[in-house]
Amino acid sequence: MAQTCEMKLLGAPGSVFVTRVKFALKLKCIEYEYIEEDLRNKSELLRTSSPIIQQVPVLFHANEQPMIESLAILEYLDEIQPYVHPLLPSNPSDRAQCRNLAYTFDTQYHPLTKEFLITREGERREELKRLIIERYVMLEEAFVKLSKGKPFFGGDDIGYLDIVLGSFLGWFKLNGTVFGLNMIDEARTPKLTEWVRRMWSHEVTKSMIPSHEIHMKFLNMLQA
Ligand SMILES: N[C@@H](CCC(=O)N[C@@H](CS)C(=O)NCC(=O)O)C(=O)O
Repeated sequence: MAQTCEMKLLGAPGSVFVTRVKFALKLKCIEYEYIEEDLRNKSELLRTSSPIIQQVPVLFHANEQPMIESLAILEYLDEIQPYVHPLLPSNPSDRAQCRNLAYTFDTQYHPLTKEFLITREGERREELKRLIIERYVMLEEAFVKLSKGKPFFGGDDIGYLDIVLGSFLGWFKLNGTVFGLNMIDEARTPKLTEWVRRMWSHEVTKSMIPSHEIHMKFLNMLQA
């Protein structure tokens, strides 16, 4: 059942971290107001609610302190709305594995891809391409272990890790079509390839992933 919450999300178009939060809010049927931030001209609201890092997403919930960091926000949403589409597994060890992979992805995968997108130095790009492809092969192994033969990281339906990684679906596509970087590929990562297909065909994903144009605009901003 849909629940009306006093919730506001400060975000920017094309941000994977904002997409994660939108994804979770949608799955959990939580209503919210979306406030768009201009990252090239940061608002007073962003500067005061996230004074140190000044990044989106920021989640405001009633009289609570503003919340930052997409992974922490996902956990918060899971805790305040535990019975609607639970995201993290109930088993503590499985939960720890999920948190570990999410953290590893954000710190060991995402920075490489981001560097690949902005660096113009040919040799470094080739090296990054090789490293990224290697890491996605490891991600394939992680998927096999964590999904335990089920269609999603989260089991039979989209869970926490599906959101964390699925927020990059648009970028996976763009990296392949624009830069020839196919980190997920039928031959090297067959299970992840199937996962990507399943994710795209999920009704919520279609409305969540920003368009190619929005990603391109974001990329231009990043490169500038
Ligand atoms: N670790 C943060 C990363 C957030 C992040 O990098 N946000 C970017 C947009 S994708 C941002 O606000 N960048 C503006 C800046 O760094 O000045 C999270 O998971 O929420």
